[in-house]
Amino acid sequence: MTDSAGIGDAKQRQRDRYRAQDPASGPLTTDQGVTVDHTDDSLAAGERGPTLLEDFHFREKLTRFDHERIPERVVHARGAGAYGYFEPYESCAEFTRAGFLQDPSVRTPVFVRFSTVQGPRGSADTVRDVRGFATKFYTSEGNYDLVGNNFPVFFIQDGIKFPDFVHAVKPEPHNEIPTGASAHDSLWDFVSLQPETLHAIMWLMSARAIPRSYRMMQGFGVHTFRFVAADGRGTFVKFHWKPKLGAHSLVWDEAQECQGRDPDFNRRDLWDAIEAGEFPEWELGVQLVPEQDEFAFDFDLLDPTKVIPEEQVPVRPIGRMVLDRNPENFFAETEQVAFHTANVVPGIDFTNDPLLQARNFSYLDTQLIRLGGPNFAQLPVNRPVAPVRTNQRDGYHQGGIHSGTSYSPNSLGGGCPALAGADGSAFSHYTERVDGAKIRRRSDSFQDHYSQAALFWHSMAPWERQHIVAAFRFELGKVTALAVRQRTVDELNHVDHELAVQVARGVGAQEPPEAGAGAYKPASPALSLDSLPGDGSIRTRQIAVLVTDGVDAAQVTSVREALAAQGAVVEALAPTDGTVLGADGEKYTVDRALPTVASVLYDAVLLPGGPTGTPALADDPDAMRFVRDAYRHGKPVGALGSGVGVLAAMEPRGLRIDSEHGRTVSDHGVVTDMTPGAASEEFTRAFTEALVAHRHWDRPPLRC
Ligand code: HDD
Repeated sequence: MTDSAGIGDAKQRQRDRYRAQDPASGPLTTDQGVTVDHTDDSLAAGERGPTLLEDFHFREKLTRFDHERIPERVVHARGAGAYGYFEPYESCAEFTRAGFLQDPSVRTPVFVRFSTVQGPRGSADTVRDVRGFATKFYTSEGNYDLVGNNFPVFFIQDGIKFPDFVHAVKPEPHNEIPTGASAHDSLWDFVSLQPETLHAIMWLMSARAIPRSYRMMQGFGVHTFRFVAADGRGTFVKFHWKPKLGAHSLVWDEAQECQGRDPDFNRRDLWDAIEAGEFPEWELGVQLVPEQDEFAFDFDLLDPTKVIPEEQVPVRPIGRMVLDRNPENFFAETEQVAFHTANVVPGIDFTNDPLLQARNFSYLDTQLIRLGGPNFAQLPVNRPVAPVRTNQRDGYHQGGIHSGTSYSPNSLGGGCPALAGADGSAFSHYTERVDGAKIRRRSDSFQDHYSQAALFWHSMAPWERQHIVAAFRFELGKVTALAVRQRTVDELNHVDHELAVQVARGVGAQEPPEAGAGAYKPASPALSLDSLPGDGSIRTRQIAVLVTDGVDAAQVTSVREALAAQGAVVEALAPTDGTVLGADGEKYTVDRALPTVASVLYDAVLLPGGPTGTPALADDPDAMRFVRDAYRHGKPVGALGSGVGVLAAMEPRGLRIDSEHGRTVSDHGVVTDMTPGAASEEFTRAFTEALVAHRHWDRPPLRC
């Protein structure tokens, strides 16, 4: 195995060469290397006089500051990234000659950037939106970029519609409202007039659009790409990333509160996990379709608004990716990384998907403006680890000193760089026969916009359907043009009548009298989040233990140790920071004060007991809100000893909770045990099971 000291670190070694001067290595200097001994006062004519133009340090400092910003990405402006590696499980030579997919002992360095789409760089993380999932593989044959999303389908079929779609979803032009949100007139106007958006819109209204964590979401290449084997044989391929921790989401109320409590919720989660050595991991899978089966489906493989149901073509796992290093400088790395769908390596090629074809133009084009010229591939994060020898020259920000000729063929430069030989190492485009008349018309095979939107709907678990209906009601409820609400409801009626009726009721639109065109009922269970529970562990789950003076510290310690041993992150929260006095008279350290956090920042809450302890929390509004929110959001709630009384006081109607010592009761993810003292194994096991399940829907409501 080539470990992180081997090729896996080729990128790290390269980064080391581009590291800026260590600030500890000497005194402050100007950009020209002249040392500076005073940077707090500008050079002036007299103590109270005007600043002098000759103060080159002042002018340089201000000028450089004035020029610090570059244009943010026109979409996907907000993001977070990390380095890591990819390793294949076995050789994929049967389908592709791509070097990085041949040898399980070779690790390929990667950089991954996750993002939201609509909001600007400073927008909140937990908005309802698609998440970008872009991976740059620094392979020995050059950079390969898999620029995907956490949805397997896109909103439009042809890239020429991209500016229209983006203009519609972005904030409205007159007042730049709303930020990081799709709940506004222009998006839904576009959707209601453009039925090809419907399938992706179903995903957008689903829990997939508010992931709990970047570490807990799937990724998809979306398009059908092409693998090319050494003998030139092509195989259609769709790429899937499956998270080891399973796919989990927030609920909408929680996501909205998170936007205020911690706008960096997903970004911080990724950063903290990597810093803690809990390296996020995904499995790369492929759906493979032989060339001869191109027309074997009831949709067009080239249509990016369609999935190939996994039940029809199973996902074959081919490798895993681990992210194990945070960037050192956000701007230099995460902001300047430049992905491009056309960055492919031998063995991976395009198809004629018209969305992909457009992307192959757009990404390079956008880098030229965003990164200020053509030399952005020289930036450390973008530099391939494969050798680069081109005849490209000059341009803004040229960082290389090239020697010799820059044209081909040449004799004066000894014919260098020579063209790759006939050893088959060079990229060669897949030989596909193409002929046809020039036309501007969508293929008939792209015209079915409802079947797969219906497939998605029929594949959802009951709780997912409830969330989808609620999301449509929220979004359309914010639309001021009633005709747009109605048109959208009428479109949804082609997906599913019941869905349309439920949405109509919520937004004051007319209920469609009868079902529309879509009569497509099959389901694909793999589309439900319930199909991705994860590895059964509770690693990195954030658990809040609410403590106060008089708490049974032995109880807290026992349960804390048991959960932490399984990789959970347990924090003790109290009305004030510092320490609380345990029932045994010992001081117990508090991790955070309750007013500085909120239930939405945790995955579960635990109420320990104590002779005079936890019941006192019943008088603390922050603590009570904490428990109520966790309960309402379906999170595991544990209560021990007298902590059970605090929970019982909220009167969860019809929920079974323990009312006598000596046994653990678990119901809808609420785990209670009245026994004082150290938590029993039975309690810990039941609470762990509740955590593994992540969320618990259909809970009876709290009376107060
Ligand atoms: Fe795109 C950025 C993913 C369609 C044009 N796109 C961008 C990023 C991701 C995607 C993840 C952020 C990359 C990063 O982190 O820097 N885009 C997709 C997916 C699509 C898609 C999965 C459909 C399958 N995109 C798409 C189309 C076009 C673009 C059809 C234009 C024709 N996308 C861009 C862009 C961006 C971009 C304007 C903005 C910033 C950038 O490229 O570097 O060129």
